[in-house]
Amino acid sequence: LKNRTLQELRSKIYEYVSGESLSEHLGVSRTSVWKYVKELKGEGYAIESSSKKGYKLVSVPDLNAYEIAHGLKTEILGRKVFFFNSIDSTNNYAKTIAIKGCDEGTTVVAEVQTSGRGRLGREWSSVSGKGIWMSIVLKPVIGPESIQIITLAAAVAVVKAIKNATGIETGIKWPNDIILDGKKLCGILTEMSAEIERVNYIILGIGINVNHEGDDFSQSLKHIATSLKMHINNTDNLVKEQKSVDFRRSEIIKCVLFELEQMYNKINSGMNDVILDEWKNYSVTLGKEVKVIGKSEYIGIAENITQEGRLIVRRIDGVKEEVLSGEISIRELMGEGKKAES
Ligand code: BTX
Repeated sequence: LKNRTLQELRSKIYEYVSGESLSEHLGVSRTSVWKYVKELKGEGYAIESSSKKGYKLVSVPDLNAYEIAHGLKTEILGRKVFFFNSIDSTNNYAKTIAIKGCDEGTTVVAEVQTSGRGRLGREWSSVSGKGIWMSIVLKPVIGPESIQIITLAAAVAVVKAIKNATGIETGIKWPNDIILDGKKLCGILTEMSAEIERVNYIILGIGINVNHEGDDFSQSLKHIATSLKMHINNTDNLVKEQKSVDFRRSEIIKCVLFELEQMYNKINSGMNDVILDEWKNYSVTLGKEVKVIGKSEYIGIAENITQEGRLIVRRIDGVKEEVLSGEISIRELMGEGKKAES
């Protein structure tokens, strides 16, 4: 009923809706309506009340489960959302519910992660109220060897979503970083449970820096990380007196879920070629001189990616190598000699 109260107010945003009509529509007393309005105010909805005119919704919070659901255009992804003010890691929670057999597409979102994770046990900084920290449970009909294609598809989806939601153009650094102004804007962590021939479930974790200002990053991240807001604030085109406003994270999430669902449908229909072509389109890695960081380190040109998403690097001595996963630094992008953790 609280959600229905919100629905009624949202359908007439900036207009007064009388307490009487609300109580009629919802079939509850006016005192109950008042109680729901009070709860909604506590959740960040700005609602003005007048004893004569009723209630007027004037602004909505930028992130909660209702705002993600409102106007979501997907069929599977994000149809069920678990929203937390604080959690250790959305990937951990998604894993717990995946084991219990949650629906495909179930999505976990948090305001802050206290132990946000990157790959290989690295930390993912997930400060409160600034970013998108989300995990989606997927159950694709693919074998475990195809998991890399999910990461590549997710990167394409995020790039498209950011462009559609904000107009900002980003690029993909192989395999899983979204880059803006030469810095890391988003990271993707794909974890799976699989048997030899079959994937049971995949947890797709996506972290996007949205409304961070420089000081929201630690000293060590400042030179390698950026946010959508920092990009806008740095853009020369921004009229000087114009104060940049925060992006609405729920809108970006809806776009990510929508674009991801398009890619997911392609994966399930075996359209890997299309995904790889799209990935190449947004790649900032291909054609560049890269340094492969790992057991054996070498420099070469990133020439292409394989069907499975491995990076093909032609070394200076002409030998071609396939890089399965791990680190590369792009010399031109990240600056000569500067090690860029991917
Ligand atoms: P990664 O291993 O490629 O990147 C981790 C590295 O990125 C860190 O070692 C650090 O150098 C840098 N880094 C840490 N935090 C940030 C940040 N906020 N912005 C830019 N760079 C950063 C990338 O791993 C995968 C990250 C996935 C995060 C999502 S958030 C939702 C889900 N839950 C969870 O615990 N992880 C995923």
